[in-house]
Amino acid sequence: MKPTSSTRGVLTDLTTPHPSPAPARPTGAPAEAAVSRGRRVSFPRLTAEEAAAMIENGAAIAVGGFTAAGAPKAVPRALAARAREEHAAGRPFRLRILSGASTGEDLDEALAEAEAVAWRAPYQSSRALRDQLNSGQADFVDIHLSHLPQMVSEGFLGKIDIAVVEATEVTPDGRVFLSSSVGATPSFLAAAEKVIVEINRYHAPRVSQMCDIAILPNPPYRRAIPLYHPMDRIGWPYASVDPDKILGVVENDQPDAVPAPTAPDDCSRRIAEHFIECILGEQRAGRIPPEFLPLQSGVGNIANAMLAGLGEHPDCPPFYMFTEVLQDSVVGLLESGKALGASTCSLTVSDEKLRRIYDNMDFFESRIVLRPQEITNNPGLVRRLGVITTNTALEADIYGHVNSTHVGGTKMMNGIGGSGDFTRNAYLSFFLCPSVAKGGRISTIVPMCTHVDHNEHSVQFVVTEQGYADLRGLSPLERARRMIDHCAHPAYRDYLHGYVRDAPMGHIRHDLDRCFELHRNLRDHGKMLPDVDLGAFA
Ligand code: 0RQ
Repeated sequence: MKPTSSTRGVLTDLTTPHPSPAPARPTGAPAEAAVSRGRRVSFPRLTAEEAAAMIENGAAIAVGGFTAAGAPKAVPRALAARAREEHAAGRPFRLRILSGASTGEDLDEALAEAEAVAWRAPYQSSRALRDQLNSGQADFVDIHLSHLPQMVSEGFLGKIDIAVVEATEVTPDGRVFLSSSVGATPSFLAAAEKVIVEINRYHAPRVSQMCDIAILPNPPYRRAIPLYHPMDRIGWPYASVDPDKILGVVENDQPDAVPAPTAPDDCSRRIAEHFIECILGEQRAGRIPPEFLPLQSGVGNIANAMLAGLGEHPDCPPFYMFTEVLQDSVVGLLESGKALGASTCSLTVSDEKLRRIYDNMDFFESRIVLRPQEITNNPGLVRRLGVITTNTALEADIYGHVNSTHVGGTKMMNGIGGSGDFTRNAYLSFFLCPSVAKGGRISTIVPMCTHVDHNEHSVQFVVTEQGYADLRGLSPLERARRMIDHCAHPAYRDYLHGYVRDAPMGHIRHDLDRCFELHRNLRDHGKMLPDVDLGAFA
């Protein structure tokens, strides 16, 4: 369905748009002109250091962006430098930090290295920060990304002292035109007591033409979201903020610096082939309609290989994406017409691909919609649109439970991110991963997951380079057999079959003395099966 004035009109009842009418979309005017356009209010120009000096030890800050895309860069770097100076002078300096999702190197990595993170939510993917979360040095709260904006506006996570957001333009009456992502920024701007805006000239001002921003009111005032097609537009091209809250504007021109994906390895390619075989089989069987259904994909090597493979497959019809991150591979799919359009929260693409989008805005503007994460990941919309979801697992157990977050049940990797928002509500839910990790020392198919993010009721398919297991309609014992025969590496199959055979009878067969034997072996012997021949995995 195409957006109509009536669907847009309905949403004005549901959102808290800026009180004055929507302005014409920016036409490419440079950020400086936009900022200095202010006659009634002119925001103080600050250096990053001046901005960082306004943030006190112990403050709760919310940073805009979603992944490295559109995350602030200059102020977090200056904050990291400030933290080092304070620590050198013997003074404490640690912050509570909220974001939309993961961030760029300038943020989590730099602040963690400066030991400036006391508390962090809802997601991260930084090596330095991960170590601190796992050593108890910093606290972390792992949250479904669709839940975050509502939790912020309900006050569940405490007050936000300062929001630091990246934009291409902020108007004197408080319209904030965001850059390469939307994330939770509109909610942070609404909730924070004070705001610092980084105006980033690297981004094309026209990027906000892709934005479709609506904030959902809290219950009991929430209504149905009038979005019936991935490309429907229901909101506004800008976020709103009370201009009196703006402490100042920091100018910057740093790119997002999202790393370019590496070429898919053989294992990722085989996983992608099995996924494509499965999904085209579903379509041939009439369980996916001829016009196909929207796809969500996670990030990383496997997701890229899967999307590239779909794009090249002659039998796969053109499709839409309803996803939270748009990766490099989707740019080519849009250009070739294989992807008809994408609804996303962020342009998590390399600088080269971002330039390609910015240099061809006439083409991309109608093919990409950037939305808040409350809407891209909205469980009701995922269910309504019939989204086919593909995410990556650390381990899956033989009954179909999936661990996406905790290595060995204890060490946080990144967080659940949006994987739960999509999986639980999918039309078809897929988890993809190699059958072994660390050169075969670890089987990713195990008797019992050491931590469960997605349970047997939500997980429909597991795909490894060995094949795919369709778990729909199967009893626990049937699921176990299918997972072992179709997904586990052959070197681990006998062990897994033996585990099921010898476990005491029950609806789900488990031997409570042995269900973590593989994990204990890994801890004690450095591999899950002490006598497994690692040469077989070379
Ligand atoms: O180790 O980094 O030392 O090489 O874990 O594994 O295979 O490279 O996979 O990078 O795609 O990450 C689940 C973490 C997978 C990710 C997870 C080791 C392995 C390697 C990474 P090294 P891979 P990926 C969209 C949706 C949750 C959030 C989500 C994730 C490292 O996909 O964070 O889905 N998902 N969001 O060797 C011990 C095992 C292991 C293991 C792999 N069983 N035990 N180590 N590894 N399996 C994005 C957003 O929400 C924003």
